[in-house]
Amino acid sequence: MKPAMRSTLESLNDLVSDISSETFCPEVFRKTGVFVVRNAVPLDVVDAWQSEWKVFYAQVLQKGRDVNRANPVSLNEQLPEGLAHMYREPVFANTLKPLMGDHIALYNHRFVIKDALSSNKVFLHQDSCYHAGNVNKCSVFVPLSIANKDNGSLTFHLGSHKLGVLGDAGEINPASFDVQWPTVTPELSPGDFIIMDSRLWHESGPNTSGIDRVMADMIIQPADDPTGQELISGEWQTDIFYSPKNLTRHFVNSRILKIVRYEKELAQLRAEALQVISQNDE
Ligand SMILES: O=C(O)CCC(=O)C(=O)O
Ligand SMILES: [Fe+2]
Repeated sequence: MKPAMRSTLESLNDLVSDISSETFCPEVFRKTGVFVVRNAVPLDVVDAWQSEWKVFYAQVLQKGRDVNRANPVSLNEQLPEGLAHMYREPVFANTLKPLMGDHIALYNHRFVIKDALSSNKVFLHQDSCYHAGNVNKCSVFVPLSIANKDNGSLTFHLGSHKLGVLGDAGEINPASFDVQWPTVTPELSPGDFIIMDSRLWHESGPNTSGIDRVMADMIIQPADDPTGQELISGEWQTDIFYSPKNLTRHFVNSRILKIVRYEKELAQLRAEALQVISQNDE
């Protein structure tokens, strides 16, 4: 192992206990790629979000939600007004300013939940390969429930963001690398939030306790990114924009378009084969 790599790892192991505090530390975050800000969201604000969630869950989701086939934890349903703009709460942009500067925008806001319909583990991955625009984005995870090992809290591989974007999208094999990152699975309470570099490797275990794990995932970025959806602090630093929704429309051909085409061709071949079999049976 090269000497420089050894010292990076040694300092990461020392930082495991520093990634969680009531005060965000950008120096620690730059090295680890993740930070847990404790007791940071005002209690009355969290209470209101939790009440909104309870009503939304009982009135809309309980009846049988439309589980996202590609990623079951990612909620498909339209959020109610009281949860649709959580990223506007000033604590998030104010906390991110030392990292991103004064001009900050939203890339995407969604919920990731582990209830009875999405209790399985989420494989080890990084998010950047699924994003458009610049790669200096961060997820801000805001739990509205407790999150711990028993209900599928997130595990982070500290420092792995330093490898950048790995060039493909999917489940990472950590054993294929010379370097093995320290991992942490922080326990969370409502009022805490996590800041995670979108390049950081993360995963989560199954929900075995049956206590729903409910979390917002707001992806936030500097306001010079042309994929910004809404300004949350300062001024826009770009006058060119494009929407990150439905990205395949910008491609004549692509990996995703090929998969879609191959799946259609496969379905067609299957149907033809079944027809031949049924004709032979006659
Ligand atoms: O909700 C989780 O446990 C992980 C979700 C996630 O990382 C993702 O959808 O990118
Ligand atoms: Fe992710």
